Amino acid sequence: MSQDLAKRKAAEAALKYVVQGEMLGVGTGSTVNHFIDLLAERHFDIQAAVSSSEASTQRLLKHGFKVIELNSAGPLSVYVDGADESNYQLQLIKGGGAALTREKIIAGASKTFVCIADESKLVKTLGKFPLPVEVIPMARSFVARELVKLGGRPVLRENVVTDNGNPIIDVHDLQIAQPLALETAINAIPGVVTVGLFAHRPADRLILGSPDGVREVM
Ligand code: ABF
Repeated sequence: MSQDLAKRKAAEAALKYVVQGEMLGVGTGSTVNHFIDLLAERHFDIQAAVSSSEASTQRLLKHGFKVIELNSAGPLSVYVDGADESNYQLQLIKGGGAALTREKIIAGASKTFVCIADESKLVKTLGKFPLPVEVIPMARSFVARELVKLGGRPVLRENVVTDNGNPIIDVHDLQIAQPLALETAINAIPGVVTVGLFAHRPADRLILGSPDGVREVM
């Protein structure tokens, strides 16, 4: 219960970044679900949402928000999304919710990426959470072999196909001391669609919730 309360507190603190009357980028996951619900409860007037997953789209529509494609929205001021891990440089591991590709695209298209999470997501070194990598189906085994060469232990995520129709490989046993270099190396493997390492485009704000309150890491 306390982790869920912490997530809700982080989501609530992110509301101050919402620009009323503007389009808003909305991520995926249980913390973002709290954010979506609070947008509705507090009657925020956003012009439309650009959603990073079918799951978030359905939740937004259920609350009566307009959801549009990024192609129709153009550059966004604010994107609010969760994460699986963050280091102190606000470099993130994302993709536990299988939405990493659209999340990374919308984060890249947004001026300010506000990451919301419970306190447990903050770590000194990324990698305890297995690193998600979305791949083209025919390249799955080749990419897995390349990930082993980079020091990881790749495991195919069972019974999961992303909104883009691709499988995900989760890479275990990494201690990511150089997130920028690893993101570049994995991006270079033919067949990789997206690696869930947000180092080249880290969060701009990190709001961490705990049962006692929230703190912001910039
Ligand atoms: C999403 O937020 C994913 O990238 C990440 O896996 C998830 C974190 O989930 P939760 O908020 O449920 O902890 O953006």
